[in-house]
This record gives sequence, structure tokens and C-alpha cells, in this order.
Amino acid sequence: MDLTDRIIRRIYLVPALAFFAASSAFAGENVPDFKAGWDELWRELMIDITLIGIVFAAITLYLLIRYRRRRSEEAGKGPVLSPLAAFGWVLIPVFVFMADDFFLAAKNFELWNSYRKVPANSYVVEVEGYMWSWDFKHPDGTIVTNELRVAAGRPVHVKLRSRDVVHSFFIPDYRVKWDAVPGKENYLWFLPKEPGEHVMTCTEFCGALHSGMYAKIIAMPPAEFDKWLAANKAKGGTQ
Ligand SMILES: [Cu+2]
Repeated sequence: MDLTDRIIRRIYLVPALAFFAASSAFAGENVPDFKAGWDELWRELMIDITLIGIVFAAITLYLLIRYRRRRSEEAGKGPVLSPLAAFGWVLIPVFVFMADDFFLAAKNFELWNSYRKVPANSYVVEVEGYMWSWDFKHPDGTIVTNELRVAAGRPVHVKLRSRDVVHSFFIPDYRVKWDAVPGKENYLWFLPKEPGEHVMTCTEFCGALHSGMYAKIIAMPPAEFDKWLAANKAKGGTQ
């Protein structure tokens, strides 16, 4: 298989793989998996720009060496292109690059749409950021600072506010991030698939203790979470 074949096969393979990845991510449950979608898109982007970069660099290098000036008095005598040929030499490489660009942009918008569409059965948490902590308010009124406990397997709808300056709510493991802006309610959602602990951190420089403005996201087995919520309510609802 020569190089052209490989490149062509890859061009056909990319949408096919992406389609299967997307359909399998949506098949198991109705909730899309941001981590898989985001990582897939990132990998795709890295592979594609590397491949395109190598091809373009190799062609440039070849032309530089092939048509270099060998003697100081040598005058160039490059081939004269017809207007149509010149147009083609510009248009074809641009088309190759842009086709990949549009493909990635389309995948990106598809993922983006699912980021903005909160699943109907989500657990709603009101989150308020302030210098330099996070308050998490559960539907029963419980407020916990710098720690959010949720039930694994159920999507979490975060309603996001700021008490003072611009903060940003970021859970790296779940690939979600959104700004908390004073005077405005923003939102995001994520799915804690498995029980476990994750870091949630402020990712907008917001003053001297910005680096200490982080919290724990603790995804618990649903039965344990219900117990925790009930016990917490019995204690008076705040921690
Ligand atoms: Cu902050």
C-alpha cells in the first residue's frame, strides 16, 4: 500500500470511526459521555494537524531543495502555469485542509449541543462561587462548602452564580467548565458515571487566594447518597 492509498483510506476511515464512536456513546444510555467525546475530538485534531503538517512540510522542503539556486548568478526558470493550473494548486491544498477543518467543526458543534442540553432527570445543585470558596446548595436546602456529594449515574445540573467577581467552575475529569459571572445565572451539567472523587477548581484568576479555591466532587453509590442526604438533613442541613 503506497502513501497515497494510506492517506485516502485514512480520509474515509475518520468519519466512519467518528460515526461509530458517537453512536456507541449514545447507545448504552441516553446521556452523552463528554469525556469520551472530548477526548475523541482532541485525539482526532492532534492526528489530523500532525498528518497535514508533515505533508505540507515535506512538500515545502522538497520544493526548497529541488528548486534551490545552485550558483550565485543563476536566474530562475520555473514552469509557467496556466491560470487554471495556478488556481488548482491553490484550491486543492486549501480544500484538503478546510474539509478536515469543517469535519472537526461539525463534530465539535454536535458535542457542544449536548453540553448545552441538560437531561430532564438531572439532580439540580445551585452553586455559588465567592472569594475564595464554593457553596453547593442541594434541592432540600442543604448547603455544603467546598464539597459536592452526588449520586453516581445521575446527571447533575449545576446552576452557577458568583457573589463577587468572575470565577470559573472546572471539573477536569468530567471535561466541563463554565464561568460564574456576578449578576447572571449560568449553567452546565455533567454525568458522574462511577462512584469516586474528583477535583473541581476555580479556573479564572480571582485574587490572592485563587489557587486555594477548589472543592471536592464526591460521586457516591445512589443508596449511600440518599442516606447521606437524609442524615445531613437531620443534622440541620448545613455543614
Ligand atoms: Cu475564583
